[in-house]
Amino acid sequence: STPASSTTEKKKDIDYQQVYNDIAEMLDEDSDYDDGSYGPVLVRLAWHASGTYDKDSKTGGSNGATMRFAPESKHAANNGLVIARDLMEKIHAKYPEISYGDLWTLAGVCAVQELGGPTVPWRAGRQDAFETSCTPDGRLPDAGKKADHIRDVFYRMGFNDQEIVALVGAHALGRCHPERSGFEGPWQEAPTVFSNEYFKAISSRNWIKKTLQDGGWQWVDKNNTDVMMLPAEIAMYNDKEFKKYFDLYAKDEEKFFKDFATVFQKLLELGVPFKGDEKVYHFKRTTE
Ligand code: CCH
Repeated sequence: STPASSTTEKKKDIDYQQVYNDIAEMLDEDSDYDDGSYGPVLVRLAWHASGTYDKDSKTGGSNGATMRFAPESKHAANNGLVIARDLMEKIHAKYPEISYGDLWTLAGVCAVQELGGPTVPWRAGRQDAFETSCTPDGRLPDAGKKADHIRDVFYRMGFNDQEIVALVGAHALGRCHPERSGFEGPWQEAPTVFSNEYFKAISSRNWIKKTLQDGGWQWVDKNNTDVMMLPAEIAMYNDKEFKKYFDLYAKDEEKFFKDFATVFQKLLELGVPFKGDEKVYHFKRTTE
């Protein structure tokens, strides 16, 4: 017998389109959860797993899926993401060969597409790591801070101003939860549809300050105080360099979709050690 044979054995082929379909089926299985979709919280999981990347030290990113472990799972920025991680355990039980990094990023792509967003090219290749690879706290953006802070955080990942604004357009989806972030409400009235409504809202509405229960504050729409903007977002909108891209995407949804697809793939692939010959998947929507 050759002891080497077991280690050189090819990993079982995973049908990633089937994984996509299984996640898609899960998205609206609980109509009482938030606005009726798990999509937004899955997009946030994919983003927080990836957005820890530091281009200089080449640490963090989606590769190791280190948010499975404390201390990263307990970082305040990741509050509430246990819901998304638990959902993904059900999928992982069916496909034990898939790495968590691949699974979480695929789920983010699935949620964007199923909720009406663009096709986001996706590749497999992430490898699970251990808790020793957990990133230090503070790598994700702080919603209470100003445009300079947002720039610092995203420049550290390797993004430019236009890419940052395109990425933040994901706030078309989902909402803030007081018990997770201290903020409250969706960014506009259709939080389960991927669209450029976020950009339309920020650029056209009358935003007024609202004091929150815990002593913090956020912006709310004067005409519908249920919808909100984070302090950091209005600060970004008031930054000349950022503003031109907010206004561009408010006017041109097609351009937003195209740019978002490119930059979301880039985000999900930060720090992933691809060999270069990976198959690029363009997943079919369940409605196609
Ligand atoms: Fe975000 N985001 N995000 N965000 N985010 C929150 C929720 C979502 C910031 C702050 C917050 C991105 C960038 C930023 C989503 C996707 C992306 C919340 C509320 C805060 C606060 C959390 C809660 O209470 O549940 C800040 C600050 C930035 C950048 O400066 C980027 C980039 C993406 C994806 C590409 C999504 C989706 C949600 C909704 C989650 C849900 O559960 O509904």
